[in-house]
Amino acid sequence: MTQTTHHAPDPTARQADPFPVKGMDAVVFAVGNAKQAAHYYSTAFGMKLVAYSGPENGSRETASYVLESGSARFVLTSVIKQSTEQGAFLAEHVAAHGDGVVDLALEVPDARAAFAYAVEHGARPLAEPYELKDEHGTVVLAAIATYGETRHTLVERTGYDGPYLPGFVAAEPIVEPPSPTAEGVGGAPMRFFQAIDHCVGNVELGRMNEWVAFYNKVMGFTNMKEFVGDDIATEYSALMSKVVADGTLKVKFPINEPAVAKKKSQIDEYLEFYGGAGVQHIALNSNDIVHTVRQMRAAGVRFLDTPDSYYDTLGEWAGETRVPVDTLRELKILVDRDEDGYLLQIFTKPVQDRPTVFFEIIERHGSMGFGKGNFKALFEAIEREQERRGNL
Ligand code: TYF
Ligand code: FE
Repeated sequence: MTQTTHHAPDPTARQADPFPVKGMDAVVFAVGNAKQAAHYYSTAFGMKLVAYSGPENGSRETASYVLESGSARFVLTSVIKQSTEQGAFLAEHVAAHGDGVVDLALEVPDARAAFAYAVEHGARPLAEPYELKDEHGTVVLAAIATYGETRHTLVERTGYDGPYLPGFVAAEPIVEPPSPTAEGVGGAPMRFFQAIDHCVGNVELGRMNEWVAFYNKVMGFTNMKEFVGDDIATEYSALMSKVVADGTLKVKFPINEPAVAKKKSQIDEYLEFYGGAGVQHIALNSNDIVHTVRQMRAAGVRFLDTPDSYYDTLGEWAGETRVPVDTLRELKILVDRDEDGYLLQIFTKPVQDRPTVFFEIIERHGSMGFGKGNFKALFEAIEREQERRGNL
């Protein structure tokens, strides 16, 4: 990924970063059936099961499966038999929101310092710093609240060499990715994605700026230049959006709110079915989006459709890309270009029965944007889906 000057923060500001982050630690999902969800993310998303915690190793209340793909880590948790407040919270989360994201965990160099800074700057504390220890070392954790019932756990894992956290055991893969067509280094199956690019939150009408200010104050995150304002909102998107990021751009959080437009906002649909604010989509970096989308489609993942007319005019503005237009058309991959380069992206349909959480696959070539040029095509595709669901 190329970092370019006009998005890059002032290097002097970076030295004084009041809230340094190393990157995303994990996206933690609370789900109804973590065993089956782990199978889905293994087979359909090509992730590798690396760690497990459940009754077999002393966790009688919850079962958690940890899956990885490159530096991206998902944790899938289900309640088995509720006995503590934590179990009650997770059970209620699933009852209220369906399968969804409970935690966008951040890896930090110093969890105590990060927690103290965040709380001093207005964050609501959810867990005071605490230590987990086992033979692999010590991990320090703390947690603060963000939008809806979502939290940010702050994870300091320097020196710890276990499979995820103390309390977890290394797990044999449930299943390797289905017959990969390309091989990675050393003949290992090539993963479908290598990192988490950004994590998007949907918040209530009129609250986007409040949450942007929250990340500015609490984490010292700064605004990226890409935003969707009134103009685009009323024209076709029915949402407003701003992006905050840490000083190194490793963690990027776009925040959406519904906008009053001609049609019912997709953000309103989300808020209604999720039961409030929450994580809308997770974008995953692929270094070969064609391979990724072919594999995921073959495994049964469904993506938003893009009309042929999009590809008929693509050559006029997109210029040369790594992937021929015919392949983009076949797989319904979108292209966006800005002054820094281009990106290729595609969006899955919601991955549960509720029209809530979905994923994006993104292959960046210089561009640090989010696909603004595709908003029209994308939002029209989302509206076609909303209409099929009877929610437009
Ligand atoms: O993260 C983003 O901003 C882009 C664009 O419902 C986007 O992926 C924004 C809203 C949305 C889908 C995609
Ligand atoms: Fe996105």
